[in-house]
Amino acid sequence: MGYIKEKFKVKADELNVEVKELVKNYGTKKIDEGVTIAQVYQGMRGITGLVTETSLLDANEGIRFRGYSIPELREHLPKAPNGAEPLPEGLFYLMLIGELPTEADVQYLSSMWGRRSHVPNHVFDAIEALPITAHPMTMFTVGIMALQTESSFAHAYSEGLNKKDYWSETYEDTMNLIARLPRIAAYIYRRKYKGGQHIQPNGMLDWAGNFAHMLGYSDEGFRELMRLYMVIHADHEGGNVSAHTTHLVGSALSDAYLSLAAGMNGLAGPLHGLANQEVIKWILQMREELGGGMPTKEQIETYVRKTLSEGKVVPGYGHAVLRKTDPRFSAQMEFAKKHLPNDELVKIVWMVYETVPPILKDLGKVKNPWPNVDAHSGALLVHYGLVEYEFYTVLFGVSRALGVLASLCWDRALGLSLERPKSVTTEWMKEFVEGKVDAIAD
Ligand code: CMX
Repeated sequence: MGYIKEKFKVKADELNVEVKELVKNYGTKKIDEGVTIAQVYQGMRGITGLVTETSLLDANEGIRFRGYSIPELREHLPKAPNGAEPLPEGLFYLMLIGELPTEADVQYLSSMWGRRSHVPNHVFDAIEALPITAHPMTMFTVGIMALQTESSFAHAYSEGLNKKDYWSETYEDTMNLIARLPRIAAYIYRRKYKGGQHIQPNGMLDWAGNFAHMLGYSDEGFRELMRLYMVIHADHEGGNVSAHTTHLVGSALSDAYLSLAAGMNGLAGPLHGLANQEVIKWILQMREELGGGMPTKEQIETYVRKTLSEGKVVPGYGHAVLRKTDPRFSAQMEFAKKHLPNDELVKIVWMVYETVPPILKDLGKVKNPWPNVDAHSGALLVHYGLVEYEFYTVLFGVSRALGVLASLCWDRALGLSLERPKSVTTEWMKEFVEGKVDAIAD
């Protein structure tokens, strides 16, 4: 057993004891005053019904990973040699172990993931079986599903696995998956957009640097962007669609491959991760309709109103939980101010940031008129030459795997139960409001 695995086991044993005590002593205590009918019909907003150890979201402040905000992560996590952005290896360690990593911990993960990164040929064959026109996210989930043949958990379970060891096999699957996802993602990119000219991994680079390399980008600025990108997209507590789906499917003891593929299918929705491609598509279309160049604020305003009048959402704006500008947006804005302050598309993103919130506020129904993580990322990627925006959600997915798989390790370590909330029919709701049936909780 490697030392990170041993350390995780110690942490898991400790927390298991604490959780058992908590449930024994306070299990019947009401966590809130109950659940409203509106919450049931409107996506369960605000209902606390999940435990996720890796991160916690505050509506006004944004995400904290094990207590650390994004600016704090950028300050405290180890960096690549001569780099200024945090290494995703460090964030993964923090999410899994709950402590800031040392340089040695990060190097341990980098080299472990490098050693485990071999992807069997049948995975590439499965991707090749799809038409070249298939969406990169479809190729990505097919790739993950094809890789499921390698699941340590599934294999061990079929041989008869003691439930005390679920976490251990999930840890192995997690490490193998994270090691291999950049290779699969880069394969998809090079297959779809670069004539199938694939690039072999460079074992001297860190995980995100190597990913940038395999995509075909050698610019150090792009590598730094990938490090930051992989950190800020990794986790957003447990209730978002990709995290919740991974957790839900995992609760049936589906292995990490099956669970992650399910989560990635959720990420592929336009209200979630696909919004990053929609943002840049929307901006490029606006620019085209206006005949190219820099739009004026008034032109952007007209375009936003047109989007709304066509019954569409403004992509990259709004959030189910956040009520302020997403700190993940701000981190990208800072990166842009430092590395590419004169980029035209970036400047448009900033003008859109000035224009959209007042318009959304005026609608009166949008709870959060501010930008989310997806509002900025495309402009940064385009700057470095990654213009194929249909691929953007795959980048999000590789990063999101870090958070949801660290959480899956915790799910199995804590022996969390099969998820099975109660549902009712609208017929039941009608009888309830007429006083014919009692509230479920009563
Ligand atoms: N543009 C136009 N209308 C918007 C809007 C936006 N950006 N954001 C919210 N609204 C609308 C909703 O569609 C809803 O309208 P109806 O009552 O007519 O259905 C109303 O405002 C209330 O919605 P809300 O409570 O403020 O927001 P939700 O929690 O229901 O939805 C989200 C959140 C993200 C799906 C929504 O803000 C949205 O569609 N944004 C655009 C897509 C996007 O950027 N998604 C990425 C989110 C981050 C991520 O997961 O990656």
